[in-house]
Amino acid sequence: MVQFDNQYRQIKIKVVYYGPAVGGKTTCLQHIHRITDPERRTKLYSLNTASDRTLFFDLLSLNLGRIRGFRLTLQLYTVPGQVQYDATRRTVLAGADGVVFVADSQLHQRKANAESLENLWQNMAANGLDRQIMPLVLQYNKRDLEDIQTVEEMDAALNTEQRPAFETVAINGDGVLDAFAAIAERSLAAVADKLGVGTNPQAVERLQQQMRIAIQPFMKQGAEPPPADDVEAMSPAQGADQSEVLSEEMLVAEAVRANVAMTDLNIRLDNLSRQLQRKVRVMGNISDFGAAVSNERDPAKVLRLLITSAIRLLQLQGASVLIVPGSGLLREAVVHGFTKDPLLNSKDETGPSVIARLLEAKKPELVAPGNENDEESVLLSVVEKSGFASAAAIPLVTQDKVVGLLTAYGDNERAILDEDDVQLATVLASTAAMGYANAIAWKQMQEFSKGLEATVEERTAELRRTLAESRCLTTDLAEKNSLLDNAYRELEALDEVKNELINRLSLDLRTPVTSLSTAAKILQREKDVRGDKTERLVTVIHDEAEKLLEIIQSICQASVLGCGARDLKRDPVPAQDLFRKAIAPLRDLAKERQVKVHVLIPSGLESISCEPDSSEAALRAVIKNGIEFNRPGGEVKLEVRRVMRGEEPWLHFRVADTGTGISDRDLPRVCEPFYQGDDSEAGKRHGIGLGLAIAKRVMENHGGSITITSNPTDGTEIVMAIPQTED
Ligand SMILES: Nc1nc2c(ncn2[C@@H]2O[C@H](COP(=O)(O)OP(=O)(O)OP(=O)(O)O)[C@@H](O)[C@H]2O)c(=O)[nH]1
Ligand SMILES: [Mg+2]
Repeated sequence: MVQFDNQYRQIKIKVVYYGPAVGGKTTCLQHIHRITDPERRTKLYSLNTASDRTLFFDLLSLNLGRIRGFRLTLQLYTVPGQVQYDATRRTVLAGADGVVFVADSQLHQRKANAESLENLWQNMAANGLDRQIMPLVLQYNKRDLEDIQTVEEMDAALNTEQRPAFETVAINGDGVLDAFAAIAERSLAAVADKLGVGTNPQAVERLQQQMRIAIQPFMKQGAEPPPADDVEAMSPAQGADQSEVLSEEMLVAEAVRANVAMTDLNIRLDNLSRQLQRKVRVMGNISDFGAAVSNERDPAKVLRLLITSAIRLLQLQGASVLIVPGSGLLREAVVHGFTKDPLLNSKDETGPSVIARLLEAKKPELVAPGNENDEESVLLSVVEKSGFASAAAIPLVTQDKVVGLLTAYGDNERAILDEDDVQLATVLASTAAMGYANAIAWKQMQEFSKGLEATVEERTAELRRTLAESRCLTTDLAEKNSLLDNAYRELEALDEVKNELINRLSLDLRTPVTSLSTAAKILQREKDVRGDKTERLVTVIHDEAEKLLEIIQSICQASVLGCGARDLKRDPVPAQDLFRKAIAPLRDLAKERQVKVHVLIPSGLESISCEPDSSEAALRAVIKNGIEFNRPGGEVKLEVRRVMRGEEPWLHFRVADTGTGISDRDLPRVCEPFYQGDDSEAGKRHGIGLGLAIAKRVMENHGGSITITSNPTDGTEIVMAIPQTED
């Protein structure tokens, strides 16, 4: 009878392999055990005699997954076939949910088969089991041997109720699994009845599908034989109290019960240790996953880690992570096992509404065969269309906010998802949700700091520009200030020149004007002046007028001192013209002083780049000095030379005289305006002392210079130099 174990939430279905001694019952269980998925079954427990005959029973327990939150376990027992162990058989048969009768096909076993079947009916009755409704299938075993009965003969002898019968060869497994599948399905249907879902054909079908899924791995052929320690050989219970007055039958029954209980405990222990091992493995994986997720800075990688871990730990066939971006709609971030998640793939309105409900609920949802909430599940219709056997949807929740959804799909081959899987997936999902939110926050922080850096850089560049501009302005201002200073100094100097000029003029003009005035008065008063006196007076008038003219010319030249380099306008001036104009007004003076003027111009010098008027005045002033401070019969030589200063062509105007020279004391000051020196012919002044000052200023305005060397024997040499490139 199906057993509910509420403490361990387990339902056990008991199937008993019954039949005559050495018929092959144990061999059948060994075959099933050998080819079963080790993950889904326990060891095969056998209690044998020395000759390998079953003494008590064999027991193999198979895990069929979960139904209504209970773990469904199928327990396969064999009874000992030997006649003397009838009490054991009766005890083992108690509570059976299904029976496989293993008959020996050999002719000489006919009687033993019939007796064993009869014994079965009796023991069922003794255990209160209804023969009419008990699921039962027959195996006609040892079909590989000679001298066997025909199927018809065996049917006639053993199967009058026309139960399903299978020809089997237990030693190589032929037909064993067919018989097993048949009894498993029938037992399960009976259990479904007892669970109260028997009237719901859909639920029964789902239970049977679950059963088929569970036994599918058993159909695998050619599996390796189990390791030696996987088959537990147990000794019969020891130490029974011989002094108690118990019948042999009671003793055996007690021993069997004790062994059944022990075996049951062993099985439970085995299951628990396996679950524990799995949980330890899973915990290890979860902790690795947590460490990986918390170290990850890329949100997309966190989601990929979630998917790969879920697939590995839950052995999924399909999975995806759907994320909730700002819009509130879900979109796929990572998929595995399909191109589009069945939830999003749904063409009708089911998909979106399912998603909305799942997100709103903020709790996991599971659809799996046998799940008691199947009928109400929002996922049900999606799973039915997708072709997967089970599905789970787990919202990714962090700080009470849903950031996405993990969907997990299992197929019949491997993974039927159960509550344990959902629990595990929930741990993964919440760890990932936290990691995902952290990674996004980190990314946003990085972008923010990048933006900040860019703004700081921009502002710094702006500041630098402003600073550079203000530096330029300061430099500009300083330059302008110094220009202003220079201009001011020049103005002051000019002012001095002007004052000096006025002083000189008031002195210099007084004498000729007084002489002119006196001569004119005499001529006016003394009308009959003698001819020679008239002549003297006219000479006085002429000489003084000449002096006046000279003074006026000096005043005109003095204007050059007020001109700066900025006012200079260079032009190409024909060389011959320049010298001719400079010298022409000096011819009379040279003649008067008996001084010869020579001009030497190098061949090919066509024109000179200079400002013509001021250059002419400068040349004239220097040549005039050479004439005026010369000896009678002396000469003045003007020589022009081209000179290269580096890459730059210059012109040197060299004016050499044979005059009295300039004293060492006067030499440094002769270019100062109005400086006339301490001449040996004291009192004898030549002009107003502006000539060399003007020449120097003109050269400087051209970017050039003036150099004076002198000694009393050789006379004076003045070199004026100007560059010839355009400024
Ligand atoms: N040739 C042949 N031998 C078989 C077959 N099935 C079982 N045997 C052999 O028959 C012998 C008895 O098999 P068991 O499985 O121990 O029989 P049992 O029904 O468990 O016997 P008890 O435990 O004594 O009731 C063993 O030597 C098996 O190898 C079969 O189909 N063909
Ligand atoms: Mg046996």
